[in-house]
Amino acid sequence: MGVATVFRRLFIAPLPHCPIASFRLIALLPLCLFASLTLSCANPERARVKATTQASYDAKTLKLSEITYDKNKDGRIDTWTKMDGSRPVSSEIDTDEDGKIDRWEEYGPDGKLVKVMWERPKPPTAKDRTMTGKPDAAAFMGPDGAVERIEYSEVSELDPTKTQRVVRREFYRDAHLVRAEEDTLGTGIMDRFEYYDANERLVAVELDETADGKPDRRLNYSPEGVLLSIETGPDGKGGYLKKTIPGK
Ligand SMILES: [Ca+2]
Ligand SMILES: [Ca+2]
Repeated sequence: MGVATVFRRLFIAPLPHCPIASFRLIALLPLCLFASLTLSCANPERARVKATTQASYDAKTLKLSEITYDKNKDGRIDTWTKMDGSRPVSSEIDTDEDGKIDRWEEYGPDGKLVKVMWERPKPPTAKDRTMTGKPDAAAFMGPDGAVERIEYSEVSELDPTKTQRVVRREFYRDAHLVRAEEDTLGTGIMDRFEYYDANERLVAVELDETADGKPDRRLNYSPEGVLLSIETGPDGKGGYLKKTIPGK
């Protein structure tokens, strides 16, 4: 169940008809509370949703400003969604429930997911595997909701300002990786450009060896990964003047 559905069910959908509605208010409240507790006991799923869905309201506008959610349904709140009334704006999510937010989501004006950011787990070889609580990867969705682009960020050891920058950018079409660019040297300039076929097999790599952001060499591969040819001497129009075939 999505956040919007939970919201609708809890705050917009009419409450179930209370059979004791004709009682005076003073009698009504404890009886409804009793009925609610009985329902909760009888329906653990309803009780879980109720316990983990907490709403906050803006003190001035009285509009819904935040709602919590138990995304993995284990009975503990793991998602905090900023709301503008009934419209979700952004979410912070603790996917592994270790007390640190590790996924961030942003929604467009129509409430659709437009951006997801997350913190990548540190590789086993990393000196420090502590999670920082800051995102270092971001996926951007196109109008159809599918991922269009993913960006990975790092702090380069060469950078004295220790600024986190995008080091790899992947481009997707119809949810398939079509090309990527990468800053392999940590200079802040993309120096490796990868091209993929319809089955996401790497078929060409262009390398910028003069650190001007423009490729100088192109390696062409078969879908099986065999080097077919090397092109050099960029012609300034995206092509190359010289082609070498290995072994010939
Ligand atoms: Ca949970
Ligand atoms: Ca976490």
